[in-house]
Amino acid sequence: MHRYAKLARHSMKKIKMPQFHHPNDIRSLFSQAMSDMYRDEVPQYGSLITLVRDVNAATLQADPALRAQLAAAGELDRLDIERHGAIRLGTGQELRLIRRMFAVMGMHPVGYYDLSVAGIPVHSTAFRPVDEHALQRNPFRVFTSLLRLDLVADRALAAKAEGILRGRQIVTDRAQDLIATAEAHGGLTQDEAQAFVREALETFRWHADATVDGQTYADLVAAHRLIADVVSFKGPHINHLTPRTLDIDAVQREMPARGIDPKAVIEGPPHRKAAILLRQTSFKALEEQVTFQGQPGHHTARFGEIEQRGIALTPAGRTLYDQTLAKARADAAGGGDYVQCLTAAFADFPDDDAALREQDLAYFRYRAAGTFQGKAASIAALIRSGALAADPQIYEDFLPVSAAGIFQSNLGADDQSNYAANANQDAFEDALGAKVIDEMALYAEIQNASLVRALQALGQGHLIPS
Ligand code: OOG
Ligand code: NI
Repeated sequence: MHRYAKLARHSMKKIKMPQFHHPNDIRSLFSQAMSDMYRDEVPQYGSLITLVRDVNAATLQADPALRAQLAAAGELDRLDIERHGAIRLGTGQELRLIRRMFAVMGMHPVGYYDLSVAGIPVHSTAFRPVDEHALQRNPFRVFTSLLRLDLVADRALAAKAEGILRGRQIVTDRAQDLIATAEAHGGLTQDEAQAFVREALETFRWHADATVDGQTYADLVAAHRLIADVVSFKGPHINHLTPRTLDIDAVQREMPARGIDPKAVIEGPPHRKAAILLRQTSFKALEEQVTFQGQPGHHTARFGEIEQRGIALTPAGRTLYDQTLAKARADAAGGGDYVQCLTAAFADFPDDDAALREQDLAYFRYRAAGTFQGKAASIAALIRSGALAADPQIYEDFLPVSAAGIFQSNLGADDQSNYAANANQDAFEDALGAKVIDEMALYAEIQNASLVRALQALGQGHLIPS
């Protein structure tokens, strides 16, 4: 009887549990489909991918130690698939729907970025995988901005824009059905996942036929080029996809030779031995032919970007970074050469992994890399002995000052309207229908869990921090 019940339960489980396509696999399918679509739409993106592959291969060949370290840390496999994209949404309803769409792919809203400080009428989050395994499988993330019409001084124009946005549908009916299916069933089957990716792609496709007439477009541009980009089209076209390089200085140098015209400076920290956070550069948006209700015109929306990622900083490290960057920018604004000011300001920022770890400025991931006889006196001693390895945790997020620089370089420098700093995370989360996840908590969790695991594996449980 007992055995029978067990068997019955077992087979019932088998019948009732459909074979779900893992969210990590759906995300991989989706990021590959996006990459293929963008390469078709923006051929220069293909040139950029080739350049980044060449530079990464050369960097790894020239630095076997780096290759070994990346391989041991599980970072090598994801290097060539890694990329991020960006979209700009018009309404809170759109943001909520996009949150549900990304959730199907295991991407959740992490962090809140207020761009109003930089004169850009949006606030943003990054949809990304959150757990260690998912990040290693495929870290694809999308920087997602929500337009803030509340910051637009011309209230009549804001009302008109709101009316235009109310009339559009950015997610197909079929995609909406599949999102609801995933929510109700707890996942999608392989066939459903494939249909979902195909339908989801439609949301991010470029549409050359604007939904507004030329005069409305001109009025929107006059308010802010970004407002025109969001309001004038059928949907939130993907505006860039960004591959990850191991040597952004080399890519920046090489771009002109490959027919790509980069922005003047690399955003973020300067070149260092121990890479921190995120360095980014981009090339200018393309001028595209569009039609305004039948009338030919043009619009600049899409661009290319490259990023180099380094170690994630703790709150203390981040405060030091923000202060150091602010000093560099102030010095440059006072007439100094930007790169020189940046390098000088960062001279005091600890520049090796050991110092970053000992001063608790950065996040690591621990693993057992050998054995240790007896009881070690400290974690530092275990690391010194080689039994415990501390790999840098790669920064998976974005930087608001850098993002502002990227926005500005592709919107055109003449668009620097100034809004008062006006963060409103509550309004953003209301629209989102969820709280954004605190990125620092995610890094800390990975660090703590990996340390406990490694210490247990080494038989050094007495060193587990309480
Ligand atoms: C987003 C710009 C910010 C980044 O990598 O910081 C960004 C946009 O232009 O929509 O992509
Ligand atoms: Ni970007």
